[in-house]
Amino acid sequence: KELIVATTNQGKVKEIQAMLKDLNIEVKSLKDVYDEVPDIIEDGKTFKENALIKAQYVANDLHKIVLADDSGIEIDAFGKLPGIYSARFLGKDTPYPIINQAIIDAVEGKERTCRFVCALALCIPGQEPILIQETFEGEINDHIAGVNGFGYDPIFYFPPCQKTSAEMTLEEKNKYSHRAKALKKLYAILKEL
Ligand code: ITT
Ligand code: NA
Repeated sequence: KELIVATTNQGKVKEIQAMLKDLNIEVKSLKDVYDEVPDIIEDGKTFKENALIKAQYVANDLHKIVLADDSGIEIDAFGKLPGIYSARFLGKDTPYPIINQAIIDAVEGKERTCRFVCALALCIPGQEPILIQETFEGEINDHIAGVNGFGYDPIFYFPPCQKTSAEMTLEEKNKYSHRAKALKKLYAILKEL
C-alpha cells in the first residue's frame, strides 16, 4: 500500500515513516509523486483547515490515499504566534538559526510556555476526510541546543526529558511529539488499509 504525504518537508516525512515502519506502507512525499510539486495555497484560518486543504488538493488530483500535516509552534508570550504562520514567520527565506535566536531574545524575561500543534488530515477515496489535532507542551529554551529534528526543535525544551526536541533521537521525539500523538490516533485506520 502507498500513502502519499502532501508535504515537501523532509523532517515531517522522516518522522511519519519511522512511526509507520511496522506497517506494510510505502510513505511518499510530494517530491516522489510529482515532477513539479504543485504550490498549494494554505489560506485556512486553523491548522485543521490547512491540513484539509493540502490533503484534499492532492487527493482530488491523484485519487489516492493522502495524509497532510499542518503544524506549528504557539508561543504564549507572543499571543500564540507564529501558530499557523510558523513556516513563514519572519519571511520564508530567513534561516532557522536566525529565527530561533530572535525568538529566544524576544521571550527573555517573559512567560516561556509554548506548544507544538499538529493537525493531520487523512483522505481515503470514497470516504469522509478524517481530522485529528494534538499538541506537545514545552518551553522556549534560553539557548539553541541540539542538531536533530528540524525547524523550531533546537529551542523547544521539553521539561519531562530535560532537553530540547533537537537533542532527542527521532525515536524519542516520536514518543512525545504532537505529530506522533496525532498519528497514533490514525494508526488503526492506516493498519487496515
Ligand atoms: P508542508 O506544508 O509542505 O507540509 P511546511 O514546513 O510548510 O511543509 P507547515 O505549513 O505545516 O509545513 O509549517 C510547519 C512549520 O512549523 C514547519 O516548517 C516548522 O517550522 C514548524 N514545525 C512543525 N512541526 C515541527 C516540529 O516537529 N519540530 C520543529 N518545528 C516544527
Ligand atoms: Na501551514
